[in-house]
Amino acid sequence: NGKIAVALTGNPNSGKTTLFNSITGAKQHVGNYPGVTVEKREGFRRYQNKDLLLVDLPGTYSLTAHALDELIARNFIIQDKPDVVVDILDASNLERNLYLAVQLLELERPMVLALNMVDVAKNMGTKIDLNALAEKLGVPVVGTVGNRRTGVDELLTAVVNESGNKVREPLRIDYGADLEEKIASLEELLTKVRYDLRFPGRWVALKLLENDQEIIKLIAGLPEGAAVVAAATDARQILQEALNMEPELAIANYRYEYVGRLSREVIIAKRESVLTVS
Ligand code: GDP
Ligand code: K
Ligand code: MG
Repeated sequence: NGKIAVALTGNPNSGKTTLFNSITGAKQHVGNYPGVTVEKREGFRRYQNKDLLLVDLPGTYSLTAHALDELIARNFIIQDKPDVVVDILDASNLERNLYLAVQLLELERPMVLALNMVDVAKNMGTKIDLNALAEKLGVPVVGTVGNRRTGVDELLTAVVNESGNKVREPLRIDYGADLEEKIASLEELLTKVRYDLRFPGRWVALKLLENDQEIIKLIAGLPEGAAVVAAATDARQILQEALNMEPELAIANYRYEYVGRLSREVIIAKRESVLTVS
Protein backbone atom coordinates (compact mmCIF):
# COMPACT_ATOMS: atom_id res chain seq x y z
CA ASN A 1 0.00 0.00 0.00
CA GLY A 2 2.73 2.38 -0.93
CA LYS A 3 5.10 1.68 1.95
CA ILE A 4 8.74 1.92 0.96
CA ALA A 5 11.61 0.75 3.21
CA VAL A 6 14.77 2.76 2.62
CA ALA A 7 18.22 2.06 4.10
CA LEU A 8 20.74 4.90 4.29
CA THR A 9 24.34 3.73 4.01
CA GLY A 10 27.71 5.32 3.40
CA ASN A 11 31.15 6.05 4.78
CA PRO A 12 31.36 7.69 8.21
CA ASN A 13 30.98 11.49 7.89
CA SER A 14 29.52 11.37 4.39
CA GLY A 15 26.41 13.15 5.70
CA LYS A 16 24.03 10.27 6.43
CA THR A 17 22.56 11.71 9.61
CA THR A 18 22.30 15.19 8.08
CA LEU A 19 20.34 13.82 5.11
CA PHE A 20 18.31 11.55 7.38
CA ASN A 21 17.29 14.58 9.44
CA SER A 22 16.58 16.65 6.31
CA ILE A 23 14.31 13.92 4.98
CA THR A 24 12.51 12.91 8.16
CA GLY A 25 12.42 16.09 10.21
CA ALA A 26 12.05 15.47 13.92
CA LYS A 27 10.04 12.25 13.64
CA GLN A 28 12.81 9.84 14.44
CA HIS A 29 12.90 6.77 16.57
CA VAL A 30 16.08 5.37 18.05
CA GLY A 31 16.44 1.67 18.83
CA ASN A 32 19.12 -0.98 18.89
CA TYR A 33 19.96 -3.64 16.35
CA PRO A 34 18.94 -7.01 17.80
CA GLY A 35 21.65 -8.42 20.04
CA VAL A 36 23.99 -5.46 19.74
CA THR A 37 24.15 -1.99 21.19
CA VAL A 38 24.76 -0.14 17.94
CA GLU A 39 22.10 2.50 17.58
CA LYS A 40 19.44 2.09 14.93
CA ARG A 41 17.64 5.23 13.88
CA GLU A 42 14.35 5.02 12.09
CA GLY A 43 12.29 7.81 10.62
CA PHE A 44 9.28 8.40 8.43
CA ARG A 45 8.48 10.66 5.55
CA ARG A 46 5.42 10.89 3.35
CA TYR A 47 6.40 11.73 -0.21
CA GLN A 48 4.40 11.50 -3.45
CA ASN A 49 1.63 9.63 -1.62
CA LYS A 50 4.04 6.99 -0.37
CA ASP A 51 5.12 6.26 3.20
CA LEU A 52 8.88 6.07 3.35
CA LEU A 53 10.38 4.21 6.31
CA LEU A 54 14.02 5.20 6.61
CA VAL A 55 16.77 3.44 8.56
CA ASP A 56 20.13 5.13 9.16
CA LEU A 57 22.72 2.29 9.05
CA PRO A 58 26.13 2.49 10.75
CA GLY A 59 28.74 4.22 8.61
CA THR A 60 31.35 1.86 7.09
CA TYR A 61 34.25 1.90 4.64
CA SER A 62 33.80 -1.70 3.56
CA LEU A 63 31.49 -4.72 4.03
CA THR A 64 33.73 -7.36 5.57
CA ALA A 65 32.94 -9.73 8.41
CA HIS A 66 35.79 -8.28 10.48
CA ALA A 67 33.84 -5.35 11.91
CA LEU A 68 30.45 -5.35 13.63
CA ASP A 69 29.28 -2.16 11.91
CA GLU A 70 30.05 -3.66 8.52
CA LEU A 71 28.22 -6.89 9.36
CA ILE A 72 25.19 -4.96 10.60
CA ALA A 73 25.05 -2.92 7.41
CA ARG A 74 25.35 -5.86 5.03
CA ASN A 75 23.07 -8.17 7.03
CA PHE A 76 20.40 -5.50 7.19
CA ILE A 77 20.54 -5.03 3.43
CA ILE A 78 20.48 -8.75 2.71
CA GLN A 79 18.06 -9.95 5.39
CA ASP A 80 15.65 -7.07 5.81
CA LYS A 81 15.67 -6.42 2.07
CA PRO A 82 14.89 -2.72 2.11
CA ASP A 83 13.10 -1.68 -1.08
CA VAL A 84 15.85 0.80 -1.85
CA VAL A 85 19.38 1.25 -0.55
CA VAL A 86 20.58 4.85 -0.61
CA ASP A 87 24.36 5.09 -0.53
CA ILE A 88 25.51 8.53 0.56
CA LEU A 89 28.93 9.44 -0.80
CA ASP A 90 31.22 12.31 0.07
CA ALA A 91 31.74 13.80 -3.39
CA SER A 92 34.93 15.50 -2.24
CA ASN A 93 36.46 12.08 -1.56
CA LEU A 94 34.91 10.17 -4.44
CA GLU A 95 37.32 7.32 -4.97
CA ARG A 96 37.37 6.20 -1.36
CA ASN A 97 33.57 6.40 -1.13
CA LEU A 98 33.14 4.42 -4.35
CA TYR A 99 34.98 1.52 -2.71
CA LEU A 100 31.96 0.97 -0.47
CA ALA A 101 29.50 1.77 -3.27
CA VAL A 102 30.73 -1.06 -5.49
CA GLN A 103 30.51 -3.53 -2.59
CA LEU A 104 26.95 -2.41 -1.94
CA LEU A 105 26.14 -2.80 -5.63
CA GLU A 106 27.43 -6.37 -5.49
CA LEU A 107 24.60 -7.12 -3.05
CA GLU A 108 22.27 -6.56 -6.02
CA ARG A 109 19.57 -4.54 -4.29
CA PRO A 110 17.79 -1.55 -5.87
CA MET A 111 20.04 1.41 -5.13
CA VAL A 112 20.36 5.17 -5.49
CA LEU A 113 23.61 7.07 -5.01
CA ALA A 114 23.45 10.43 -3.25
CA LEU A 115 26.58 12.32 -4.14
CA ASN A 116 26.63 14.54 -1.07
CA MET A 117 28.97 17.45 -0.28
CA VAL A 118 29.05 18.54 -3.92
CA ASP A 119 29.62 22.05 -2.50
CA VAL A 120 32.86 20.90 -0.88
CA ALA A 121 33.94 19.15 -4.09
CA LYS A 122 33.16 22.28 -6.08
CA ASN A 123 35.20 24.46 -3.73
CA MET A 124 38.10 22.07 -4.27
CA GLY A 125 37.68 22.59 -8.01
CA THR A 126 36.34 19.07 -8.59
CA LYS A 127 33.48 18.56 -11.01
CA ILE A 128 31.89 15.14 -11.32
CA ASP A 129 29.90 13.90 -14.30
CA LEU A 130 26.87 12.47 -12.48
CA ASN A 131 25.30 11.10 -15.66
CA ALA A 132 28.45 9.23 -16.59
CA LEU A 133 28.69 7.79 -13.09
CA ALA A 134 25.03 6.71 -13.21
CA GLU A 135 25.52 5.09 -16.58
CA LYS A 136 28.68 3.22 -15.62
CA LEU A 137 27.25 1.86 -12.36
CA GLY A 138 23.71 1.30 -13.65
CA VAL A 139 22.01 3.24 -10.82
CA PRO A 140 20.53 6.73 -10.46
CA VAL A 141 22.93 9.35 -9.05
CA VAL A 142 21.68 12.56 -7.43
CA GLY A 143 23.86 15.46 -6.26
CA THR A 144 23.03 16.75 -2.76
CA VAL A 145 24.14 19.29 -0.18
CA GLY A 146 22.68 17.74 2.93
CA ASN A 147 23.02 20.66 5.33
CA ARG A 148 21.28 22.99 2.85
CA ARG A 149 18.65 20.44 1.83
CA THR A 150 19.72 20.83 -1.78
CA GLY A 151 18.77 17.83 -3.91
CA VAL A 152 16.66 16.16 -1.22
CA ASP A 153 13.44 16.15 -3.29
CA GLU A 154 15.31 14.89 -6.32
CA LEU A 155 16.77 12.13 -4.15
CA LEU A 156 13.36 11.12 -2.80
CA THR A 157 11.91 11.11 -6.32
CA ALA A 158 14.71 8.76 -7.42
CA VAL A 159 14.03 6.55 -4.37
CA VAL A 160 10.31 6.31 -5.15
CA ASN A 161 11.04 5.54 -8.81
CA GLU A 162 13.62 2.90 -7.95
CA SER A 163 11.40 1.18 -5.37
CA GLY A 164 9.16 -0.13 -8.12
CA ASN A 165 12.11 -1.38 -10.14
CA LYS A 166 13.97 -4.62 -10.26
CA VAL A 167 17.72 -4.30 -9.95
CA ARG A 168 18.93 -3.13 -13.33
CA GLU A 169 22.06 -4.73 -14.71
CA PRO A 170 23.97 -5.92 -11.61
CA LEU A 171 27.50 -4.54 -11.34
CA ARG A 172 30.09 -7.08 -12.45
CA ILE A 173 33.65 -6.18 -11.58
CA ASP A 174 36.00 -8.35 -13.64
CA TYR A 175 38.25 -10.09 -11.09
CA GLY A 176 40.53 -11.58 -13.74
CA ALA A 177 40.65 -15.06 -15.29
CA ASP A 178 41.94 -17.02 -12.25
CA LEU A 179 39.42 -15.61 -9.80
CA GLU A 180 36.54 -15.57 -12.29
CA GLU A 181 37.01 -19.29 -12.98
CA LYS A 182 36.75 -20.10 -9.27
CA ILE A 183 33.84 -17.72 -8.73
CA ALA A 184 31.95 -19.44 -11.56
CA SER A 185 32.57 -22.96 -10.26
CA LEU A 186 31.59 -22.05 -6.68
CA GLU A 187 28.50 -20.28 -7.93
CA GLU A 188 27.59 -23.44 -9.82
CA LEU A 189 28.15 -25.61 -6.71
CA LEU A 190 26.04 -23.21 -4.64
CA THR A 191 23.02 -23.82 -6.87
CA LYS A 192 22.97 -27.36 -5.43
CA VAL A 193 22.83 -26.13 -1.85
CA ARG A 194 19.28 -25.96 -0.60
CA TYR A 195 19.11 -22.72 1.23
CA ASP A 196 16.86 -19.75 1.47
CA LEU A 197 19.54 -17.82 -0.26
CA ARG A 198 18.73 -14.21 -0.20
CA PHE A 199 22.39 -13.52 -0.89
CA PRO A 200 23.38 -13.33 -4.58
CA GLY A 201 25.30 -16.46 -5.61
CA ARG A 202 28.20 -14.51 -7.08
CA TRP A 203 28.48 -12.53 -3.85
CA VAL A 204 28.55 -15.69 -1.72
CA ALA A 205 31.22 -17.18 -4.01
CA LEU A 206 33.33 -14.03 -3.61
CA LYS A 207 32.90 -14.08 0.17
CA LEU A 208 33.97 -17.74 0.35
CA LEU A 209 37.10 -16.89 -1.64
CA GLU A 210 37.69 -13.91 0.68
CA ASN A 211 37.64 -16.35 3.63
CA ASP A 212 34.66 -14.51 5.14
CA GLN A 213 34.02 -16.39 8.40
CA GLU A 214 30.34 -15.42 8.64
CA ILE A 215 29.49 -16.71 5.19
CA ILE A 216 31.64 -19.82 5.66
CA LYS A 217 29.73 -20.61 8.87
CA LEU A 218 26.41 -19.97 7.17
CA ILE A 219 27.13 -22.19 4.16
CA ALA A 220 28.83 -24.94 6.20
CA GLY A 221 25.68 -25.29 8.29
CA LEU A 222 23.43 -25.93 5.30
CA PRO A 223 22.61 -29.28 3.65
CA GLU A 224 25.32 -29.92 0.99
CA GLY A 225 27.07 -26.77 2.20
CA ALA A 226 30.17 -28.46 3.64
CA ALA A 227 31.23 -29.65 0.17
CA VAL A 228 31.08 -26.07 -1.13
CA VAL A 229 33.17 -24.80 1.76
CA ALA A 230 35.72 -27.57 1.07
CA ALA A 231 35.80 -26.60 -2.61
CA ALA A 232 36.34 -22.98 -1.61
CA THR A 233 39.26 -23.96 0.64
CA ASP A 234 40.86 -25.81 -2.28
CA ALA A 235 40.19 -22.90 -4.60
CA ARG A 236 41.82 -20.49 -2.14
CA GLN A 237 44.97 -22.61 -2.08
CA ILE A 238 45.18 -22.77 -5.87
CA LEU A 239 44.58 -19.02 -6.14
CA GLN A 240 47.17 -18.25 -3.49
CA GLU A 241 49.74 -20.05 -5.70
CA ALA A 242 48.52 -18.56 -8.97
CA LEU A 243 48.20 -14.98 -7.75
CA ASN A 244 51.04 -15.12 -5.29
CA MET A 245 48.93 -13.43 -2.63
CA GLU A 246 45.92 -14.05 -0.40
CA PRO A 247 42.80 -14.18 -2.61
CA GLU A 248 41.06 -11.60 -0.40
CA LEU A 249 43.90 -9.18 -1.08
CA ALA A 250 43.68 -9.82 -4.83
CA ILE A 251 39.92 -9.22 -4.71
CA ALA A 252 40.39 -5.96 -2.80
CA ASN A 253 43.04 -4.89 -5.32
CA TYR A 254 40.66 -5.46 -8.23
CA ARG A 255 38.03 -3.37 -6.46
CA TYR A 256 40.53 -0.56 -5.82
CA GLU A 257 41.61 -0.66 -9.46
CA TYR A 258 38.00 -0.53 -10.59
CA VAL A 259 37.08 2.48 -8.43
CA GLY A 260 40.34 4.24 -9.28
CA ARG A 261 39.62 3.95 -13.00
CA LEU A 262 35.97 4.85 -12.49
CA SER A 263 36.72 8.00 -10.53
CA ARG A 264 39.26 9.14 -13.15
CA GLU A 265 36.60 8.63 -15.83
CA VAL A 266 33.86 10.63 -14.10
CA ILE A 267 35.87 13.51 -12.60
CA ILE A 268 35.69 15.96 -15.48
CA ALA A 269 37.57 18.85 -13.92
CA LYS A 270 40.12 19.02 -11.21
CA ARG A 271 41.84 22.26 -10.35
CA GLU A 272 45.60 22.09 -10.73
CA SER A 273 47.33 22.49 -7.42
CA VAL A 274 48.44 26.08 -6.99
CA LEU A 275 52.17 26.60 -6.87
CA THR A 276 53.33 28.76 -4.04
CA VAL A 277 56.24 31.04 -4.70
CA SER A 278 58.61 31.36 -1.84
P1 GDP B 1 27.46 10.86 9.01
O1 GDP B 1 28.62 10.43 9.83
O2 GDP B 1 27.48 10.20 7.68
O3 GDP B 1 26.16 10.69 9.70
O4 GDP B 1 27.68 12.42 8.71
P2 GDP B 1 26.96 13.67 9.37
O5 GDP B 1 25.56 13.82 8.90
O6 GDP B 1 27.18 13.65 10.83
O7 GDP B 1 27.80 14.86 8.68
C1 GDP B 1 29.16 15.10 8.95
C2 GDP B 1 29.44 16.59 8.84
O8 GDP B 1 29.30 17.05 7.50
C3 GDP B 1 28.50 17.46 9.65
O9 GDP B 1 29.25 18.51 10.20
C4 GDP B 1 27.51 17.98 8.61
O10 GDP B 1 26.96 19.24 8.99
C5 GDP B 1 28.37 18.13 7.40
N1 GDP B 1 27.65 17.99 6.12
C6 GDP B 1 26.72 17.08 5.81
N2 GDP B 1 26.34 17.20 4.51
C7 GDP B 1 27.07 18.23 4.01
C8 GDP B 1 27.16 18.84 2.70
O11 GDP B 1 26.51 18.43 1.73
N3 GDP B 1 28.03 19.87 2.57
C9 GDP B 1 28.80 20.31 3.60
N4 GDP B 1 29.63 21.34 3.36
N5 GDP B 1 28.76 19.76 4.83
C10 GDP B 1 27.90 18.73 5.03
K1 K C 1 29.46 11.90 12.03
MG1 MG D 1 25.74 9.68 11.47
